[in-house]
Amino acid sequence: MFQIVTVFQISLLLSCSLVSSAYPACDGGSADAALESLIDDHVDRLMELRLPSWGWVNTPGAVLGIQLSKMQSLFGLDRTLETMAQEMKDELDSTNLGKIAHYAMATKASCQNPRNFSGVDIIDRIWKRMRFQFRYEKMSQRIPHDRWYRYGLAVQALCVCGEELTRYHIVRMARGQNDDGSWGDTHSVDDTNQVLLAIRCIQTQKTVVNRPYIRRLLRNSTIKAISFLESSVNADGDDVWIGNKYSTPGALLALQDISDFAECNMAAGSMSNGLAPDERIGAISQRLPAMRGRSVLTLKDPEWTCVTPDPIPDGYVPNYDPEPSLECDDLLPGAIPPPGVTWIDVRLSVQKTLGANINDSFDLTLLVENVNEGNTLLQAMAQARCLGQFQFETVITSFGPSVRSVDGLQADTMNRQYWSLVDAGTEKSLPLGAGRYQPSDEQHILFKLSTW
Ligand code: B12
Repeated sequence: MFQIVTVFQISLLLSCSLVSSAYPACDGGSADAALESLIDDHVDRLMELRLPSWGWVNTPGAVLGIQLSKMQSLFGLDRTLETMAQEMKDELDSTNLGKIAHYAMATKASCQNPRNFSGVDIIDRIWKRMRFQFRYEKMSQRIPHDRWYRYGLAVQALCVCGEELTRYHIVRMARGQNDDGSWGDTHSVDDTNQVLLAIRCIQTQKTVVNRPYIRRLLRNSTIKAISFLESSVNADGDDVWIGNKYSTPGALLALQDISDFAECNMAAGSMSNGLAPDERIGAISQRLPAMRGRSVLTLKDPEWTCVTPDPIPDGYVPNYDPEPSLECDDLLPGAIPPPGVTWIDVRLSVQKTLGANINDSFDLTLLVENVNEGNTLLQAMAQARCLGQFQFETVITSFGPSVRSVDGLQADTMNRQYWSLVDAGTEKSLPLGAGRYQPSDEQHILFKLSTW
């Protein structure tokens, strides 16, 4: 039923749509004036979100996004590359495979040598991590240690930097694919995008792809992945997404030039429909290359060259503070709501037992009363903290503050634990993080300790 409604809605949107523009991600053409100006807005926003160090919360992610979409706008590149080199050295041993892949691709995109970036051989580091991706916890595994999204990024990084992936990597990717064509235990569009792009890059490698068996394997995997992504197209109000708003950029790039799917321009149009004021660097950096219609596969082009960035604008000083201000003075309600403000009540519950069912008992439940309507979940949590009813900690990431500890219990990230944010009424996972999600009146939100 859901699918019938969705297909019907999309056909309606297609037939009602007055805009029939073509987008670079769909037709390989160039951006029109409106899209060009939106790309500029995205880059400008990234420049506002730059830290005093001249880096970003995820420096290589942002560098890669700008280099692929509007290279000349990356003013202050030298200072950013210095910061990026230092950050990389500081976190090389502790960060995940995907971030190291970001370093390699950002370096390559900036016409630096990933084999010797400030004395570090990033490619060698990726190869070393690749060795135990399918062998950990003392046994052979089907899902890579760093999971498919990051594994896909790593294969892309190696491939665009001219490294030869072997039969072993190809077979592992093909065997890891779910029957519906997706990758990942949640059949994720995001994971599928990254693995599909990785496969597409490998398909340009001569040596291994010359073998008919491998060619067939890759072709079959690609066909199944395309069909999964196409079946993930859905209508959301006036928008069309492949998965959701945040997986659509990756999907458009993964499908670029290999699939002639009808909703491409609709999805690209929805993606290019402005910039939400509270969007973080993660989303912005991922959207930029998709608006330009240029994936990381472009980096493989021997013609890839860099231009001198624009001069630093007069008076520009990067000064973004990523920590949201959560002062009790701003959050605690007075006796009556201020003019124009409506109060809502939000219930927060906590489940600390891994694998617990949503209907099982909660370790904590409380009602946060008189929350300003439109405030974020994080503000509601902070309001409860100001009243001494709730404790939590967050860490800053490229998608904003991520909830790391709740009611005194820290998620053990080394063992892939995280605090999942769930709507206890619908049992659905919240689509946005605590720093952006705005709860509604009487909504019941559950912090559920989970693994991924
Ligand atoms: C892997 C992943 C996770 C892992 C992260 C593991 C880790 N800490 O290392 C887990 C499973 C824990 C996770 C959790 C969540 N995720 Co998530 N995640 C991803 C995914 C698929 C890849 C991220 C990645 O590895 N990038 C590569 C590295 C190199 O880049 P990075 O910038 O360093 O990535 C960091 C951030 O992405 C961060 N992160 C991941 N997810 C989220 C979500 C939020 C809200 C925040 C603040 C940070 C964050 O973890 C990464 C490592 O530190 C992205 C997809 C995408 N398109 O980006 C979704 C994605 C970022 N996640 C999303 C969401 C919604 C969530 C949850 C809120 C879901 C939920 N309701 O519980 C929770 C966060 C809850 C919390 N405690 O705050 C959305 C964010 C949408 C948005 N604009 O806010 C995305 C874009 C998926 C999507 N298409 O909707 N996620």
